Amino acid sequence: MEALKNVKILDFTHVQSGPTCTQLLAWFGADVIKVERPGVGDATRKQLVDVPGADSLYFTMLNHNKRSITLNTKDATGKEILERLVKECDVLVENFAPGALDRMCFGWERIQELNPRMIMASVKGFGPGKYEDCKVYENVAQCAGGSASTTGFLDGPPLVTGAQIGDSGTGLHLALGIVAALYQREQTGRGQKVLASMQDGVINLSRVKLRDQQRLAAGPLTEYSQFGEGIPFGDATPRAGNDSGGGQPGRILKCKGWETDPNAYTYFITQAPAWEKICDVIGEPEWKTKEGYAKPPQRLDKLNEIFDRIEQWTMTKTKFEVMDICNPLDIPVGPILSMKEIAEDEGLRATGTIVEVDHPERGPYLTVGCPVKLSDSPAVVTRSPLLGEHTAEVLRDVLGYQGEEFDRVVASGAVGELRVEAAE
Ligand code: CAO
Repeated sequence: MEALKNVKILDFTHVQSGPTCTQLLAWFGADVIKVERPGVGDATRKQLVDVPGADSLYFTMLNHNKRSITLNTKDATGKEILERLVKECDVLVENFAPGALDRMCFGWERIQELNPRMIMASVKGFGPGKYEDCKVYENVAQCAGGSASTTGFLDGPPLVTGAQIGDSGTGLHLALGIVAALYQREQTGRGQKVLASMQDGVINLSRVKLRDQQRLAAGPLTEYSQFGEGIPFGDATPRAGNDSGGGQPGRILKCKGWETDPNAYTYFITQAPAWEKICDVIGEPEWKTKEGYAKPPQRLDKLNEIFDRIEQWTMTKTKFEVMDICNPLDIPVGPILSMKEIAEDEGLRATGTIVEVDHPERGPYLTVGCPVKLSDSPAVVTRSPLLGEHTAEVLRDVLGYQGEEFDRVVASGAVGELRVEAAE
């Protein structure tokens, strides 16, 4: 049985942050009913289009396992249908700009009146305070959440990261809040509001950098490369390049083929317990006992020399050979994998992390499957819905519109054009 079987989600999400949340809930077995504007739909359907006429990968990869209905929630009949949906569903998830639900006349008070068991979950850019009315996108959140100020090299500008920690990261936080609220509802019978702000989500993921901010008061951060290089610290956590955040010196080093392959690199950590093995592997056995090299604190001002020497060795091996040699010796290393390599990785296909999905408009494409594996509730990835694909089905089967009543709501125009196959 699926973990969230019988949980109905009224999905008012769009773009990335909200859809990642409801996609996870769908993978855990919830019935996710995505509400979209008739004729328009989620803006991402038509963003970054690679196959003309078909839903984009941006949309398809964020909306698996959902049903789509089209509904104009500003129309009177649309509001009547929405009311029924609120009464019927367990969770409403939305990431509209602040105030949009109130303007639709479906604010929290109204939702509670209609369905006291309803959990109303929102992604917003910022939590309550001076920025609460702002619209926010991924990189704004990465910057306002402190991440960008600590990413990049010391002598360069702040950098955003390719991992979508603002959007997908916040969606993940929201999903956890929803599941907790569903669990609490089991005891109280009541719903509640769940809020995940993108700024809060990024700050949570940047926790170790706030740790370092406070450690600065006690002196320089000795594990940062700049300490060994004699560069003074300022009053805020600096950018740390590719230093490892855990206190063990680490760098990204070139491997065989780096001249032509932009991803022929390895991450290499000179973890203290592995030091002697590292010395043997790179051909510097005397460093095991040599004054200035034997103990971790003595090495801090020599990290550039040490990593240069390790790199001379890694450049003689491919990133996978480095992994094969170092792993059995408990020397922590990791290949820099390109997205091409990830797409082609048979192991990731076998675990369902990379999945091939078929789509009627665009044919087969690759996606990332459910990253959390439940042994009793394995996720089976099914394609994203076409716009309004399930409008008729949801009106009839979930909301009970039949016969003349069904014809009336369709004739009102509130649900847009029914797909031909569904209208019959
Ligand atoms: N029927 C009728 N109207 C609908 C509708 C429907 N089914 N679905 C949406 N609308 C309306 C909304 O009610 C809103 O109308 P008003 O402005 O008149 O109230 C309008 O469409 C626009 O919705 P929106 O404000 O959410 O969209 P936007 O393009 O203006 O802003 C975004 C997009 C993402 C900046 C904003 O939604 C936001 O800040 N969300 C919260 C933070 C977030 O999730 N950001 C990450 C997005 S991923 O990078």
